[in-house]
Amino acid sequence: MEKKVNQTDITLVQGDITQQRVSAITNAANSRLAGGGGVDGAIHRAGGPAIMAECDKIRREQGGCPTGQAVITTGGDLYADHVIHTVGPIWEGGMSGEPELLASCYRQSLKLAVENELKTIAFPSISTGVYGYPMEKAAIVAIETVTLFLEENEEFKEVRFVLFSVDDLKQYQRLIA
Ligand code: AR6
Repeated sequence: MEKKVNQTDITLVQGDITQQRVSAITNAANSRLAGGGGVDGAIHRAGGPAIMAECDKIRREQGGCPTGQAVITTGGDLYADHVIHTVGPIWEGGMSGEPELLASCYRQSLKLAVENELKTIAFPSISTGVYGYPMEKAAIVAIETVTLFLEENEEFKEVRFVLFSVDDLKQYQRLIA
């Protein structure tokens, strides 16, 4: 356990988000919910076609998912029951609303988890791969936004950040301390 906010443990682990045994994992998706590389590719590969089938349905019904918003699907073959797909901002230097949009990703994902009565949720470091958001800046937004949300919402048992590399884990550990 790295940090406790009210009743919720915020934990940090290094690893693969597809292997997490939690109620929901979060996907760093694109606004068309069309799949791609990085976390998105890994989740669809590990979770099987049921996830994309639900993404297709959401795309038909509401045209996808705007940046900063989130939608929920089944977890398919994953250990997690659900995948929450959120669309992070593309980094354009930081003056185009990126921090607010990134914070919104974490808030909207947590909100969806509350609405679905999910008690444990795992996040990758949204926007810090293909979308180019600097890791340290993104980690500050992630930790601050989750902490603020948990100060006002006591439903969660655990919020887990899953960092892909040891270096990313160390950055999060330093910032959360
Ligand atoms: N588990 C945990 N973290 C991972 C994994 C994994 N299996 N794989 C990569 N990461 P990215 P973005 C880390 O590029 O920047 C896709 O094509 C990675 O090291 O997955 O939000 C989508 O379709 C990085 O720190 O997401 C979108 O088009 C972080 O996850 C676009 O990429 C996020 O990297 C979204 O880009």
